[in-house]
Amino acid sequence: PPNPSTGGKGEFKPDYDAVRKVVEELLESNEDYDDGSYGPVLVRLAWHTSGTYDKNTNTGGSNGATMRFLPESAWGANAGLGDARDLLEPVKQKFPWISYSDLWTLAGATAVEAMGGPHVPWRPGRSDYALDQFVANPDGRLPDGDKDAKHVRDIFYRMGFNDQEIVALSGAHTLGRCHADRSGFVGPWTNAPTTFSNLYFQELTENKWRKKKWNGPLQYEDKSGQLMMLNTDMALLWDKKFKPYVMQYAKDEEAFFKDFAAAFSKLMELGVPFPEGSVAATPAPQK
Ligand code: DDH
Repeated sequence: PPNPSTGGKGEFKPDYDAVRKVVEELLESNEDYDDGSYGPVLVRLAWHTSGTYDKNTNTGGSNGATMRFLPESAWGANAGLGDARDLLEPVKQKFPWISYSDLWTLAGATAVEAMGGPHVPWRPGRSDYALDQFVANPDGRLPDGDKDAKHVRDIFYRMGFNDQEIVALSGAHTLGRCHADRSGFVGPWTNAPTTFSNLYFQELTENKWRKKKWNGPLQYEDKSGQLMMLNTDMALLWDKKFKPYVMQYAKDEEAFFKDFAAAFSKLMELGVPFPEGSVAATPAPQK
């Protein structure tokens, strides 16, 4: 088959903008799903397929699309992401030349931009492992919401991120919500969960947060009881090295967009063996 990263030898030239278009059309194709958009869960798929990376062993990451297989597909942290993978299956059938690993990450980048966020630099080059081609990642590489700043640093330093990048990436929680039947936590972080903005940082810094009194896992709620924060979200505000970035992004959406685009792009490239000479930034697609 033609190599999707080079376009192959003959006429075949993979049209990634065509893939983006089909993904965009899917985002609001089911008004009954959550808040009317699959965007947030597609961003989460791109994050969880990439966030298994370990820089010390150079294992994990988006290359391979190993979440197609057990045990990774059944990790507690990945509950609900089967919906996102199923949603993209017809896209894979329509464009069989794209790898799952390229498709899942491209869908995440596309969703961020389509929901009003920055253009996220993305390039192709990931390939899918066959089941007997890799050693399964150990569970526990993705973060737990009820833990503290040390846990957050342990997880993200292992991938190679610094404090500023950690805070920028965490701003993705401006999107989507927690589902009782997936993570056990409940509710959205903002009142505009299908719009990419810096609202998460504004809520974190300007709203008042208290422990939710219930039988579920530790989480925080605002006065209305409608909005939520995880302990790991609160930890960004409580930690004196994280906090300056939280304050900055709450005030300066442009800085957040710029830093998020760079960090999210980096996240999706961790551990991917791109061919030499391949460049990170693809131009924004023509509108
Ligand atoms: Fe997250 N996230 N996330 N998250 N995340 C959840 C939902 C979403 C943590 C825990 C949870 C990132 C970082 C962290 C998104 C993107 C990103 C849920 C709820 C939990 C729990 C799942 C459910 O019940 O459906 C923790 C802990 C961390 C951490 O950093 C310590 C990052 C870095 C991103 C990213 O994209 C860069 C998105 C989007 C959602 C909403 C999903 C949805 O279906 O809606």
